[in-house]
Amino acid sequence: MAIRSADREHTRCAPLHGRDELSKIHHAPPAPRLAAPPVMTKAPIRVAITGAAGQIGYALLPRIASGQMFGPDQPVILQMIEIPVEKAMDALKGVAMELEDCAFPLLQDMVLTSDPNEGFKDANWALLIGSKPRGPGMERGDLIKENGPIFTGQGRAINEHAASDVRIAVVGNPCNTNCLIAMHSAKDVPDDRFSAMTRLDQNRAQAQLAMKARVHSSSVGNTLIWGNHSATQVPDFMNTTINGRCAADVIGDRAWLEGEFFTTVQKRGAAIIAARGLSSAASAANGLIDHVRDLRDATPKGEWRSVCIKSDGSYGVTEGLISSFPVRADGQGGWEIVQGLELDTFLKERLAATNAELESEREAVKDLLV
Ligand code: NAX
Repeated sequence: MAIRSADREHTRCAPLHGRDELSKIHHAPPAPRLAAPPVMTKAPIRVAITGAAGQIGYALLPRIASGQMFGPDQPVILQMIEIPVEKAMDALKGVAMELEDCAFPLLQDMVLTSDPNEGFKDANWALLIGSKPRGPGMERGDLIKENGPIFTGQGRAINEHAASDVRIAVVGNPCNTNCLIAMHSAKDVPDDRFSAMTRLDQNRAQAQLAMKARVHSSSVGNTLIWGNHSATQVPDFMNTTINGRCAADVIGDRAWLEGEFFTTVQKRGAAIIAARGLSSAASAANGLIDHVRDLRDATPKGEWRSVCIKSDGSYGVTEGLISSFPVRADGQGGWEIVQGLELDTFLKERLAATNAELESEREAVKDLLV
């Protein structure tokens, strides 16, 4: 099923008839001086989004179309992928209608499809958000097995149809292992193009530290998440700074750091569900905007961002797993793991635990990692 948005009609001014209308125009007060619209000389980039009619998709798409992800002068074509179910495709049509109604200057075209081959065609970025939600009584292991095949198919479709410069960001949970599956299924796409999102967790940790220290969140620097995007994730407090000083020293409350801080960040998703009745969507979309910008733009000197990428064995993380690390981007499409950060015994133990969880997830899907 595929729907392409109709070519936009160029709206013409209605013809003027007679002197009356002309005189009205001539006597109208001078128009306020407006800033000239940006000149769009760049070729549009194609952004494929799975799960586009879902909660996160709804919060994300207008932000991409308005330039918040790729910049105010970068036209985009949105290739929105949903499941081949009437209700989902109808919802997607509704989302597309709303995007049309925003008349975004940067939005060049939309593709609505349930065919991943079409959806990923020539995509420069693939944002893999759609996945099956965890049902009642479902164990995490069941969820991993349910979702695995989705990412095998999407990885293959990306391999076959995406642009040669494609970059992939996985959000759909369990995002680290789904990313691992997609990476293994896309044999011709370099592994370093694949990433999964812990930027929302980073933002959550940053906010918690700022509130505890009674400073603005912008005073908290180099917030860092290690490991899996799950309840075993490790929010760092040794390498994060508050007004340039070690966060642990500024907070001065080790029990809070190892206890409440950890559990609040690790279980924030569940707390949002308990409060809102729905999982994080606006903050997840915001995290993904940050994630893509983190990887596209050069990271300022001395800083890093939390990104799940393939482990090269750094910090004792098992080679080949997709795990969250401190990452620096060069602004040319390349990125690297920051080396030499110190972790104390507590953080090392937590990192080992989250690594063990990632290993067990990999074990659960080993048949898909061909
Ligand atoms: P929704 O259930 O609102 O939307 C998911 C959408 O994906 C649905 O419209 C569904 O039809 C579609 N979908 C399912 N399988 C698909 C497939 N094979 N191809 C294309 N579309 C498909 O979920 P939403 O709240 O948007 O969350 C999406 C995913 O993000 C979930 O897996 C969720 O757990 C995960 N999250 C990840 C976060 C992270 O930080 N990495 C945080 C937020 C969120 O919890």
